[in-house]
Amino acid sequence: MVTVLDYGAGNVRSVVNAIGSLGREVRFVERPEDILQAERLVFPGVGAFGEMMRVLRHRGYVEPLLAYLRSDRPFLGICLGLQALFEGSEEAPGEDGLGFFPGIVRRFRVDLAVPHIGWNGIKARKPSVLFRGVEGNEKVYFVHSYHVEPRDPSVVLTATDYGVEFVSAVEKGRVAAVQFHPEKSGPVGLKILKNFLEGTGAPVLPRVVEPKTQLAKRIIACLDVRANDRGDLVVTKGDQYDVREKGQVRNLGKPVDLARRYYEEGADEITFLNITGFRDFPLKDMPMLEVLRRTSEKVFVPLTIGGGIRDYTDKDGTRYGALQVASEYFRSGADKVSIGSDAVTVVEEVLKTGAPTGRSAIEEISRVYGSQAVVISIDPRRVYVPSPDAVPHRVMETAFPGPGGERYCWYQCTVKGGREGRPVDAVTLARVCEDLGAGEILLNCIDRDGTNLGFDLELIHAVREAVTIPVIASSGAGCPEHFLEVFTRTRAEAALAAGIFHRREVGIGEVKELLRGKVPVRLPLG
Ligand code: 1PR
Repeated sequence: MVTVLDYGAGNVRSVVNAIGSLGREVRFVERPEDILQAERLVFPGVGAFGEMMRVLRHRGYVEPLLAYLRSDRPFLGICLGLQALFEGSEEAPGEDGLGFFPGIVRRFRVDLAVPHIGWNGIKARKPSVLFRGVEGNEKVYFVHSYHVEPRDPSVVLTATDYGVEFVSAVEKGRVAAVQFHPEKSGPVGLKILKNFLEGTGAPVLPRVVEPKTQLAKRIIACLDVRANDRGDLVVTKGDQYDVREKGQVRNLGKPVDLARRYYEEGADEITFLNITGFRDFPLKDMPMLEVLRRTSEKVFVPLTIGGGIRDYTDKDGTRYGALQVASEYFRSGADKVSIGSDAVTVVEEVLKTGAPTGRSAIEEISRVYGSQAVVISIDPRRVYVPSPDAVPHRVMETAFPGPGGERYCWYQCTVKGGREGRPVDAVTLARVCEDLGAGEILLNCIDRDGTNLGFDLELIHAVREAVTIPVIASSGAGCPEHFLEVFTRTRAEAALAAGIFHRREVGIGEVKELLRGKVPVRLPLG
């Protein structure tokens, strides 16, 4: 029996599912006594440090947790569950941590995108039971803006490089804690988790200890989901967002089955976009929640869900907040939510009034769940103009002139799945959303979507250079070389594709094989 401390934020379902997949039963901490009675305790934290400590204090968990840790019983902290063990965090000055390990938690000060999101390596610093069967050159999944800085070097279990070398796991006796997410790190993550659950055997050092680790460029499979004309939920795919062929919604497979296939093929992340979410209310018949629940039972890489994340008033006048919708998604197995149309509305408002309200979906969700949980999905369309000052938007010179020979263009944001253009450009939208608290940009391009012509490098370059958060390049991938092109000619952190994967024209393994040795990628090790 494994006890999981769920203090109510973020996605604990993945941890529970991962433990379940290893044949163990889980019970949750419901009262402070449950902590003291646990045989094996897992503390998966996501969200913000200050909020977490307030909840732990409010529920009376701090003293029992410290008593459990001091008695040297099996403990595994994950992400914020690692940071909680330290004395405090720059994220919440004045808020005490548990202080089990001397040291504090610092924000990344690096010339790279923050949060540090994605698959990076771990360099073992001492032997551990957790490393049994681990080669040492695998990559595991990280998502965080802060890292621990222990004062006692003997507790350091692993280190990772991201602009600086930071401590990515600690261990003292039977208390271990990791910054990465084993439950989201595919087969190697499950191995580490299994080692913790079994807790037996002699500590070992992995065979390989790399001199320096590298964050991999991520390959993401995207599933556009909607009900077809018969009412079945299907994965569909548009050509420049038109998903109908001969009047029928294209049907490329079942969401859960396809997600499973992509996980096995080595996708670094899976994104579901509920493409009619702008008109359906996601909490009404909840088909996407079920898709997430079932996917997260078998798929142990990060899951993002988008579509319909906004405030909503039903026909009886009951108001639902975007935060509530997002919370349901997180509870069902999502790691991140992606906001499309609502982000455009919010940015238009901010540009008009000059000040954020503090109550937008982006602000509320990132405050509660952390910025890493908020992705902004942008659906821009290229608009040609004759001169740089023809419109009051961010205009750029293009190497691909328009039909009338225009040498300039801007990228107009759209809402409702590309149906309506709005007076805001993609670069400005990305920048304002970053200021509001978004943690990542999913950058589509209607002109390229489904064309197999390659990513729109001009758009991706412009947006990536305008923000400090990671950018996922999307739309237009037609062959493995297009991925190499986007990673070598822009600073995009990830690239997403749909059509070529669904139609089996190109496999995820094939893409990674081409990238191997040229850009860092996660190869299917372990
Ligand atoms: O506006 O918050 O409800 O979110 C709706 C979401 O649904 C947005 O993220 C929007 O991008 C998406 N969406 C809406 N309509 C469509 C459509 O296709 N008719 N799909 C749509 C967007 C674009 C990509 C696609 C890539 C790669 N799909 O995600 O997967 O372009 O395709 P490719 O590799 O085949 O070229 P809200």
